[in-house]
Amino acid sequence: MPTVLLTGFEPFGGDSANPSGDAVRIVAQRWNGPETLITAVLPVTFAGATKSLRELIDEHEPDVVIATGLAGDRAALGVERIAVNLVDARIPDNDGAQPIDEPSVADGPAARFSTLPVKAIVHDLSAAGIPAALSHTAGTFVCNHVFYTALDAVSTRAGVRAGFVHVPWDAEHAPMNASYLDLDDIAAALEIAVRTTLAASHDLTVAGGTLA
Ligand code: PCA
Repeated sequence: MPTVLLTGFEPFGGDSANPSGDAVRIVAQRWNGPETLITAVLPVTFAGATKSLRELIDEHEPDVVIATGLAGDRAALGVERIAVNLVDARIPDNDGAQPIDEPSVADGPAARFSTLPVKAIVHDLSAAGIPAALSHTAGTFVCNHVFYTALDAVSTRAGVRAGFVHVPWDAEHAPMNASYLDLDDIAAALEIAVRTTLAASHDLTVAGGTLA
């Protein structure tokens, strides 16, 4: 039976909550198998998040790794396609570290692509009535760093798929004027991302590009 590693993040940047970590905890409670689901809430630190992620992958040898984080400026789930090998922190992380213009992984390729069925996930989320879109940038902060690191870590493990999903704010914690979804719907969306990945060996061939 496959093993799935699903991660979210702790709050950062002075926020009191992070819906990615909260939703991952809900998915863990609801999960009824038969696959094994390992969940973790990662610190929002460049050093700690990737250390923890690599340790989790080494320990559990998952077949699928889905990392998630908050993108507070988005109204929809963002299924990320591309991790860039670039760290450029706009704000300090939770350790106070603010690396600028450094690679995520020294000597790694400039970018790595998600190996999740990203279009199938967007399709299935939309079919469930959850706003979702492909995204072509995961930014240059801790989320992109974890996304790139996940792909780097599984690149030597045959058949292991990995990717990243950004979530919007949840209704309870959204700042004024921010878009949001109910936390339950965010959790349902993450479970769909896991289920779709487990069910789909290939992605859909449908247009998903953007002009900008
Ligand atoms: N979002 C941040 C880091 C942690 C999180 O939940 C990001 O998008 O980089």
